Amino acid sequence: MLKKSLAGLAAGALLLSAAACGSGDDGGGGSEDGLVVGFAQVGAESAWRTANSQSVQDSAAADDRIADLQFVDAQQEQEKQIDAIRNFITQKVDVIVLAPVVETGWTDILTEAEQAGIPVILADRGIEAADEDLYVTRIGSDFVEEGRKAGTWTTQEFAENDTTRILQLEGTVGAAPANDRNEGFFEVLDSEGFSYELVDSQSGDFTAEGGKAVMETFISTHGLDDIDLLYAHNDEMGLGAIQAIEEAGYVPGEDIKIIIVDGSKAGFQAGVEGKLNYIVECNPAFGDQLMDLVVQVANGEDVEKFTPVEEGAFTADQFEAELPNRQF
Ligand code: GYE
Repeated sequence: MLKKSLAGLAAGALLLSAAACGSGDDGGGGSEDGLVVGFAQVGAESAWRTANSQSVQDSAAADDRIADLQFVDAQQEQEKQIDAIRNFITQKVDVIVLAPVVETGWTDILTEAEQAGIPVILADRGIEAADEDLYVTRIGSDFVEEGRKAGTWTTQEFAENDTTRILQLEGTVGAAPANDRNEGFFEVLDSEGFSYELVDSQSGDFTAEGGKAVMETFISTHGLDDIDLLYAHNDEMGLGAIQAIEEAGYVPGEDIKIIIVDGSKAGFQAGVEGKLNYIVECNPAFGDQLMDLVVQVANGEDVEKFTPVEEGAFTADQFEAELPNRQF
């Protein structure tokens, strides 16, 4: 009950009344004190990720139905996630939550979890369709839809252009949000019959350093004079690229239009300063929804295969009003 009293401090009367109702015993696979959950998180590569970890940890701490959340930061390495899952299996946790760094390579370890009778929930990123039977449900964003939003804005913004010349900063190679944000973006450009040239496209691994380094290479290889748009798969890479653009003597947001995905405070701040032009929101705050799913899954209830989180997109005229609302 130590955790409960800490959580009670944070959540106040509401939680205390819930505890008084005896909701600690969920009737599922957990002990009387609640469920033990193992969470193999991607890493700490971005503000989005930090906010996501915080959301999940806060929600677990405040939730009487959860006895313990074992949190592993896998530093963007699949091997570390596989080790963490194997460890969760040995410990016989009630539910495993995995935010898979990449889409492929999960068959063996998820089969081990299945054989041990431990249900797996995917949080945030997805895995390849062939392994769909090896997890119960996924909660997270529709990354293809995020890419479509970026694509739609592009076709409108550059409607008068003959051919729009584009640079793309991709997320981690093989990661669902990198694959899907790419797919949705070009799906719209192609289906609209939009004339463009993808001048270059490389991974910046979802980090600011990665984004900056790749942008420096882009600039030295192609120059920026004939480039219209940079599409960065997350804020950090976009912000790193902005630094590289400024250091090369160009004006980000003007000499080159920029789209980012996530919508952190730092991203919006750069937008308010005119350094970027379109923000596709990606929402990391699904901890409460995830805990509900954990309990439902532990109880063997039927759940949807995919629970999308709500998100929008913002044009330059909306940046200033939206900045104070950003939570991460
Ligand atoms: O956009 C990026 C993070 O998987 C949705 O991962 C997440 C992505 C997010 O590194 O900033």
